[in-house]
Amino acid sequence: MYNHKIIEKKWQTFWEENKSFKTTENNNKKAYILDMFPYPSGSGLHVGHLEGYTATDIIARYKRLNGFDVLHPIGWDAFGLPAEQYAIKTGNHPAPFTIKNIDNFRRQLKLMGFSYDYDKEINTTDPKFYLWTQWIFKELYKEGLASIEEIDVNWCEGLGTVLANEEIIEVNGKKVSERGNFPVIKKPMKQWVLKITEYADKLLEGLTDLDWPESLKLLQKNWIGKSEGHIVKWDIFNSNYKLETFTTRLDTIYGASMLIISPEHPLLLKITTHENKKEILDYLDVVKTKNELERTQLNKNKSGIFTGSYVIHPLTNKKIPIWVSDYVLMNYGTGAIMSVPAHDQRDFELANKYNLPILQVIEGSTLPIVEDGLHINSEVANGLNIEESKEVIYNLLKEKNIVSKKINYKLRDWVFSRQRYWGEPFPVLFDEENNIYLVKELVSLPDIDNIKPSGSTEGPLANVKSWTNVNINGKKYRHDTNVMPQWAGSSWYFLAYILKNDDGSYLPLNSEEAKERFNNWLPVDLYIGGQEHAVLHLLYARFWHRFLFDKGIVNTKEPFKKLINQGLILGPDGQKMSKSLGNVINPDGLVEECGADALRIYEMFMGPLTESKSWNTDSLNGIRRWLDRIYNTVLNLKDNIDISIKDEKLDSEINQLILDINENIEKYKFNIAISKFMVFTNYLSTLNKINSSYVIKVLAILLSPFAPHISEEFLGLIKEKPLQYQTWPFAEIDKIISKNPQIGVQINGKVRGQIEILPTWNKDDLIKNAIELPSVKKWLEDKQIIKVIYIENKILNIIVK
Ligand code: ANZ
Repeated sequence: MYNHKIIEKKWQTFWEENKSFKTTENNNKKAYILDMFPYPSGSGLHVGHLEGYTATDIIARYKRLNGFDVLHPIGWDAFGLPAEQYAIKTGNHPAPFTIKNIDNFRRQLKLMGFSYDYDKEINTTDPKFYLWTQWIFKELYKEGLASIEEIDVNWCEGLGTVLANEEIIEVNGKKVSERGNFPVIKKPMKQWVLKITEYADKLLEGLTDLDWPESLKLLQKNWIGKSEGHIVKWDIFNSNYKLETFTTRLDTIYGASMLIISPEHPLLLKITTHENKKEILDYLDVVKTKNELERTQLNKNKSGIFTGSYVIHPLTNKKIPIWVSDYVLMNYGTGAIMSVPAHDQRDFELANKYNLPILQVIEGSTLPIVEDGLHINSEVANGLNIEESKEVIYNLLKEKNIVSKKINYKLRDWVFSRQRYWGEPFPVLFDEENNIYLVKELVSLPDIDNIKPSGSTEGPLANVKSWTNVNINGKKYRHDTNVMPQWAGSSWYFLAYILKNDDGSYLPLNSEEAKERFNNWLPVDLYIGGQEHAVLHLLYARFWHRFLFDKGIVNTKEPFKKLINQGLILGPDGQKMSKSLGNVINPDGLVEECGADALRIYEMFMGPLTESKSWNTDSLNGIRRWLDRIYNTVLNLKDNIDISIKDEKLDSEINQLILDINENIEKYKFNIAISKFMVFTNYLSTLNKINSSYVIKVLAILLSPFAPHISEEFLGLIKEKPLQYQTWPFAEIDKIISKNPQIGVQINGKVRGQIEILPTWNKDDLIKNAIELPSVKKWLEDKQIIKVIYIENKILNIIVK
């Protein structure tokens, strides 16, 4: 058994003293290998973090050995709610507590032997860092992409803050905060808003060329939710009001049997006739208690009320009733629709419930018909399909000047204010008339001890009057008492690593030197993290990056070229690890017991990187025993080197191993790579002698991305230099003894034997030898061969009667 405690400590110290993972800029090829940086929580790293971090470490080490300049950094997404809540609860400032957690995380990462360049470490709460977060915000403001708006926000009383849509989940149909499950309601408030919607098209287009999982791209695409349709303006009968509807199915206009407006529509009460008023007001009271999900997907029993008013159909001149129904949302399209029950499921349900007319305009038998087909009952559009009908109807309505093309997005602007203390302050001042002034310098958080909620809809900073109120030349100004959301720092942190200098300073983001470094390092070549960030971090970061590209700051449109979502590591019980289930595995104890190398290999051997898999400590112990066996084999063979022997099989196996490991690392199939090592080391352990230490050296280098400590040790044992002076081995293909293909021999489709095809054989030789195989021969006795089917190098099927 090798002593992992001594060996691992020894090499970790060596790497640290020799700055073995320092980012280099010497070569003409680079690899920027990035992990999603962690929030440094009080409970430290968990085994799920280690999965992605081991995977990136394998690639980073592999690339270094292959002569790449590698940037492989780590940092801390250290603003955020847990630290703030802890501070409020204990009266302690979040900063020292955060530093303590970071120290613990760093200690754990070092224990794992990850090859980060710690000189590149960043921390979003460091004023040197958030100076630039504030700078980007100011640039967005200058371009009109940040503004203060009175908007309906998601107000969470339990957390005392506003939340973004992405921070809210549905539990039993109710909206609650993702953190803490506190109820969330809609409330109008003045908030900073970032106009990500202006980037909707760019964000959509940018997806095309990314090497990301298709499922993830689809999530982003649906989240952006682009739909192309038309706005039609309808005259309200006996009134000067006009009602605009948004439709993606202009072709079905002859089938419109009602118009439906949203309960929040400003025209609703204006067009509601006296006799319908009471009923509609009651309806509005009921609607207020429902959330969006209850009004849409969960709405199985559609409800609606006639307003008493009508519009005139522009093409048929018929009177069409206007209804109100809660499945029409105010914040999408125009907040009003034309209802076509024959061709829309929701409209169909409503019409059925109230016995409203259903006018079919596309051929077919079972309503509603939502597929394409030939139009009927549609005058000019009869006989046409959807696209053609849209075109002719559009032209007709265009003549009347009542139609326009309209692109809609599901994406909403990004509510960017949080009523918290522990976040980036806004770099602005308001005067007494609420005019906004950008502050040139850093606006840092005031150092206060007793962080407590303000008791109003403002954040804790409202308590710190000495900070909020500013007097400049006798004029009074106020700071914003809101801070930025945690997503701010993570929207550009991958650029900050590039800017970080050895002395802890940052190159100015907008400097020429910065541009040069970006040219060298962007885009990120590999980004690994969890799928939970599909529409949050990954969309925000793409938005800021694209904005910085448009400003000429960065040289690539997209930040992350290749992205992999690691699968979830489940508890031993197959459930998601969580404190409440008591199934969380703590890596510290495992490293202590089995060593980091065993843990790294086990994490990769559990299964394919992208799949979920359950923890099993027995298998980890098995991996440890395997490493012990390799160690013993190496110890034994290094003293049994005999240059006089020639071992062509070993030469062949080691060169084949190089090929296999290359291929599987390149394809991120780390579990397969490990199984190749297992087969090889099993074979190696059967040998008593080898003819040179080259085999040990190659094995050590190949294994080093997976198990770096023991690999360094192997190199040391054969007096080779440490890994940082080594290069990845080349496979000598001509030394690989090609293995003859083996195929199955079938009689009437049933496999009866196996045969190795010698290179000198032709088809007849093969058949002749196959029928002589004892296991085959006995099936041929008294039988007549009527046909032989041979699929080259795959199967031989002999048909007999
Ligand atoms: C008539 C029609 C006929 C429609 C038909 C569909 C099928 P996406 O693709 O999601 O953009 N709609 C428009 N605004 C709405 C709102 N504020 N609340 C609820 N529904 C709304 O969907 C666009 C379609 O959703 C629109 O096209 C409209 O119904 C409805 F056979 O208009 B359609």
